[in-house]
Amino acid sequence: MLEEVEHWLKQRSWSAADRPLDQLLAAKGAAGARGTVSVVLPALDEEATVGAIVATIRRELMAGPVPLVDELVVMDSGSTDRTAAVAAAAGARVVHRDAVLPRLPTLPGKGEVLWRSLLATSGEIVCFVDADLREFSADFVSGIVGPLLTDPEVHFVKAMYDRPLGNAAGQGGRVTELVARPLLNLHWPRLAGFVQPLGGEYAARRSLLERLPFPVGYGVELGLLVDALHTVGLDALAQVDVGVRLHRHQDGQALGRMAAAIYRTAQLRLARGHLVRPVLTQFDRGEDGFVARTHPIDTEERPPMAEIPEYVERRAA
Ligand SMILES: Nc1nc2c(ncn2[C@@H]2O[C@H](COP(=O)(O)OP(=O)(O)O)[C@@H](O)[C@H]2O)c(=O)[nH]1
Ligand SMILES: [Mg+2]
Repeated sequence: MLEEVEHWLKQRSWSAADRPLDQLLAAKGAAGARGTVSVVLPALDEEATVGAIVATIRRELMAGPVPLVDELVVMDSGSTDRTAAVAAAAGARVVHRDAVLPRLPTLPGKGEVLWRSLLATSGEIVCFVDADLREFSADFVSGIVGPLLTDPEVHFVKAMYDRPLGNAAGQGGRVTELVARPLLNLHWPRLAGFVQPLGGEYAARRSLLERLPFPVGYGVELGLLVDALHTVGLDALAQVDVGVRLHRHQDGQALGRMAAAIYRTAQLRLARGHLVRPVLTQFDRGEDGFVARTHPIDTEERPPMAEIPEYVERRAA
């Protein structure tokens, strides 16, 4: 692991218990408008789980003695079940994706509704929480919002947790282990310290989120993480341990589609540095000033000669 990452892990990797709620409330009070918090739950047909998550956040972090959260919005991604009714009954404001920015027809996907949620909320800190979590704890929200309230130099915080698959500990997060972690380690090794880079629970300052592009589908978590690194730097990113996360598991083919979207998101970001057809423009002084000439840059490489059969044959002779 990079030395820089080891240092980051010591400085920017916390546990929810590190910041008690009374400390967070005091920090929020001192921060004024900078400490306003919007929680957003993207939801597509989550009637079974969304109600309990909304109720927990309302009870623990809004209505009671710890009013850490100012606004709780469920972004309805076109649900055909009772998601909207259940969420509203539990105390969320429900915003249908088509109601935000109606001049732009909605595209399908989770990233699309996270993007639109920036227009439907007003907190200076925005906290995303998946709507399919079970046995949800309010620590998920207070844990990741905490560093944004107490540490002005932190701009983006991801939750980390155990992800059991059935009874098997640590087997959840298959797309993380097979696709996202290898991609990050190979291409953005400074992000290798994130335990759950694809997790759906993260909080960030609006001032950062509004400057980032949002992949419309499942690429959104990788895209935001990579772009946040390049926008605010590693020291402005953090992660907080919030315990255990349980959610609905998808079948292998659905995971394959998710993996492809994530790979594609990485590919687009790599292409910013690896132009598909790189050229070099040079200038010569002509009769009417400088004249530009553009040349393709040679990018092809030949494999090592030892891999060429003719060469191997000739050496053997
Ligand atoms: N698949 C999908 N999920 C969406 C969409 N909009 C919101 N979501 C929500 O995004 C969250 C994460 O989706 P999920 O399928 O659980 O992804 P996973 O946790 O990575 O397997 C859930 O709360 C979904 O309800 C959408 O258009 N498609
Ligand atoms: Mg899920």
